[in-house]
Amino acid sequence: MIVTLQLIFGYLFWKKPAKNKMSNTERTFIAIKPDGVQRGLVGKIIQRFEEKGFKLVAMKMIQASQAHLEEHYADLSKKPFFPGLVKYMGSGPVVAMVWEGLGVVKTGRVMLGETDPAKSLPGTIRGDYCIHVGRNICHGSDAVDSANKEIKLWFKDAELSDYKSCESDWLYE
Ligand code: DAT
Ligand code: MG
Repeated sequence: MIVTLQLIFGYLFWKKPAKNKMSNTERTFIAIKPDGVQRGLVGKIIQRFEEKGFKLVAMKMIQASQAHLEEHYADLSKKPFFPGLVKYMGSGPVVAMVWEGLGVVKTGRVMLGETDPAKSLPGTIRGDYCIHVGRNICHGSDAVDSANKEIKLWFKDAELSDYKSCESDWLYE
């Protein structure tokens, strides 16, 4: 009897766990690739994320090792372009960043455009500033899970700044 009551109450008051709940503190990993740095596009790319309202949480310039890049692109290790991709990404410094905000992973990808710049609409970063898929100037995490993994790979916890942006009350309801 008690078990039956427990089951009925449990069913009535059970709240579905909030899956994919959006959070203002979602984070993504964005990197300006060596071609973006060489072509003087660092300021323009940062400006787009700043003007959108996202919060800069971490940033550094770093020339990544082959091992580091192989780990970063591990999912693509079987692709024919993988060796060239790792070589290009390690050919010069990149500007590695963490940006924070509501839906920043998905919106960040929209702001970047398609992987192939030829398929990227004008108004997107890749649509406006590059031509070839093998030189597409910026990286952005493709999901919240991969973002968290990439942030851990590129940054130590102490490198992530914890502060309240003075804009936040005007960006969010
Ligand atoms: P994205 O960077 O849009 O997440 P991805 O993860 O599939 O795209 O690939 C990682 C990078 O590899 C991409 O930014 C550019 C390079 N790449 C992808 N497809 C390629 C191809 N067909 N030829 C050359 N480089 C490619
Ligand atoms: Mg990717």
